[in-house]
Amino acid sequence: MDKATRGCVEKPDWLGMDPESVAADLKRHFALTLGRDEVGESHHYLYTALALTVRDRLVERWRATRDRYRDENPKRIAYLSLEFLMGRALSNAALNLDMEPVVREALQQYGCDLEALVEEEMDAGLGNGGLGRLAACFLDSCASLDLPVTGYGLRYEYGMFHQIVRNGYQVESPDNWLRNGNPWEIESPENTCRVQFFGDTEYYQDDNGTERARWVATSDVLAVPYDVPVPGYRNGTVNTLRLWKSEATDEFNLDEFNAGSYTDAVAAKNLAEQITMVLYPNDASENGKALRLRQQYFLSSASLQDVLRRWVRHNGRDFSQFAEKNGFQLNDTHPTVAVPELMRLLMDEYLLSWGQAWEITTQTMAYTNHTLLPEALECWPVGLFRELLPRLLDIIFEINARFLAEVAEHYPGDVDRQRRMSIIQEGDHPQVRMAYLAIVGSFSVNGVAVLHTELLKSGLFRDFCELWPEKFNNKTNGVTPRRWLAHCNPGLRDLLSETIGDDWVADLDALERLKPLADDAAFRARWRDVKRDAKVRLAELVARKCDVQFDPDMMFDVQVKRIHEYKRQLLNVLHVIHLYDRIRRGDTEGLQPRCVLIGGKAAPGYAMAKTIIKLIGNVAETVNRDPRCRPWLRVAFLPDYKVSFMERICPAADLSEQTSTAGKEASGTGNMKFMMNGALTIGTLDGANIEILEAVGQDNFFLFGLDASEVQETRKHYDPDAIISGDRDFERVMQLIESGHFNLLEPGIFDSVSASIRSPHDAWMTAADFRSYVDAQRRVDRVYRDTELWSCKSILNTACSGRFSSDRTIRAYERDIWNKPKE
Ligand code: 26Q
Repeated sequence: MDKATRGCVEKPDWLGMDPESVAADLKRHFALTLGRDEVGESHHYLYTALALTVRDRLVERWRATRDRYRDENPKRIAYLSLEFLMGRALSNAALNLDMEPVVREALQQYGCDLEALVEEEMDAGLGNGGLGRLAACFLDSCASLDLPVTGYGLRYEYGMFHQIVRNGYQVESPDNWLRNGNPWEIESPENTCRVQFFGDTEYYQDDNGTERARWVATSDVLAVPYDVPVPGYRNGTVNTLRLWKSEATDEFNLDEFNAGSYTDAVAAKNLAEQITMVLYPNDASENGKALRLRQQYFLSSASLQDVLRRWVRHNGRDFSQFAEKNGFQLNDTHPTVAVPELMRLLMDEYLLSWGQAWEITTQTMAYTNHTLLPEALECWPVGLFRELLPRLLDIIFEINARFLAEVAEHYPGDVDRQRRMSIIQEGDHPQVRMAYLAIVGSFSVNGVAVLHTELLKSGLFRDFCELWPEKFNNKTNGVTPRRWLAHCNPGLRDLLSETIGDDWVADLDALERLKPLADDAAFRARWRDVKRDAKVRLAELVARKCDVQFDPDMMFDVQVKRIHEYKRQLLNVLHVIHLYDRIRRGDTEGLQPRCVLIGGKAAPGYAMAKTIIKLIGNVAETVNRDPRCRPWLRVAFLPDYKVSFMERICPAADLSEQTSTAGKEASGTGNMKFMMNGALTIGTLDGANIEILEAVGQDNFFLFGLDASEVQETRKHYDPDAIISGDRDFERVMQLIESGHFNLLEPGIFDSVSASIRSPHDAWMTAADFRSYVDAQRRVDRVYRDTELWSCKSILNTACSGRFSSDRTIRAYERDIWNKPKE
């Protein structure tokens, strides 16, 4: 069916998309919905009125989409994720509904431009980094591909903390993002669910004499859904992101207040409302925190209840077709408790047998892994489970017993294998291994880049891959070209559309048509103009936020991502110090003037990451105040890196820093945003870098460092001191750090940094790649000096970025996982 006959484009009785109708609605919302007379100092009310004007048009298409899905009855997918890093909604909705020109015109009556209004919106920062932003890109692609996928997440009262830099150190401040209201959510109290905690399992015989279990004497919490519209790109589809808010039940008010224990009642209310209060700001697991497990179960249970309730409303208690019509995608192990929860709901609430429930569970659950770091694999103490979720622990034990019997049957006598593969890690402090539970309970397990999937299969999940090779598959990540090119880089968007047509927005492979234009000198000149304008805009942000003047005629060398040792921001700093040393020595032969920008948040408890931020700041200060450096080098740390900043940063980058220790970064997605916007990558053979290199070719990528197997090999005899003393440049860099040159009034603060670089046990092996990295940066300078050559490579990077569209990724999920043919 084409779009028009599906009836999802425009209906005659829908709100007008012409400038007059939009202007009239804007005026009405401003004056009547919000009751305002003048725009005044703050643009807040005008922003809200515009958001409501756009939202009305979303809601029409939303209801139409719901009706259509109901009639067509397709297989539905629930994407379960503790994080959705959505960023701002207004300009994205305006782009996807094709309202941008109309909105601009409507705003003229207020003498206010769209760019200023857009800045009024707070980022929805309901995620830490890559995993959360991936979920947001996936929702955009699903809506744009017209797939019935619903995102399920938590409506955190406080999102990712704001990062303030005080005396060079990160200080966290709470992100009260809902303070001024959120026009993009619609509360849906009629769909409230009840989630149980604590209590006991009780066994009984039902009327047929069947043994059954029920979970009794629980303390319940209400899950109230807030729905956020997710518009597809110009196809009339609007999908849903359903975010749960925790609330106390009314029983607390009645029972406990009447019993006279007023303070206990209030305390219990607090406990319930704590669940969705704050996002955990760690991007590697923080083990054992009871509140985090409560969040995970709260999301999993409410979302499954929601799906099952809908099923029963339309199909009654017949679950024979359920697995054909439903799927659950688990975004990492965070919602893995959905596996035993689905078993519980089907058996205890809907009275299915174990066998029926297990069949349904293992035909609907699919698990995506996002990490190779063994320390980031989630484990929960059995004791905590027993207290908080006793009925689920029973079910997990039963799953494990049946699973281990299967292992024993496959590998008779191999008790060590049973111990290795057990979902329960035995010992003094027995733990539930969530990744193993996810693998056992799912029909699909995927990694997020080719290398990552291969390393999972041969490393962490080797035993499981041997048992069930058919479960394992790769789905290389992608990013949405709507937000990460069409919206964030209007200059490039217009140049592209003018030269190759505008179908690339929904079909990114069309960027291939750019390839011949790399040889067109006039096109290269226009390409440079676009990049320069973006650099001016970024320089303005850097001046405002960092008080550092970036010169748009210098190279923009950018590294933005979470601060983590494995990502090796340190390598970047070592290179900056090396450049500083060269400039001071007068060794500027071949040097290209650069502006180095680094940004990212450290987990609040991660001391080394925080020290690295301090080091970046101190080095920046030393460099920026040295007049000899001014023509050659400027350095800034950008505080509070977030989605809306990346929208300014990626269009302006010349060089994208992707420096992780090979084998540690599962995929990376920032690398893809930079490539799409014409940056060249300096990177290791890690994650999706490998696929970027393959797409664009060796000549258009600055490769350095050991590969994953060399990293393993080198570990055995790793001797950083020998590497340093054998490299004059490296020695001088370490000498500058260790002499206190960057911390004259703060003695000793960087000792831990130099010690980690010098440690033979340095897991990230920073020293091993120093020389190779510095040499690659010299190649960068050589190419950058040849302006035409650089432009050519920049164009080719954009031209070859088509396969990193999340549309490609989602089509593959759809084909291989969600619509996997049954054998
Ligand atoms: C777990 C338990 C308790 C508290 C926090 C967590 C937690 C939260 C977030 C653990 C991990 C995360 C986030 C991980 C993440 O962002 N991983 C990144 O995922 C991207 C998308 O696949 C990849 O591109 C990156 O390589 C990967 O690091």
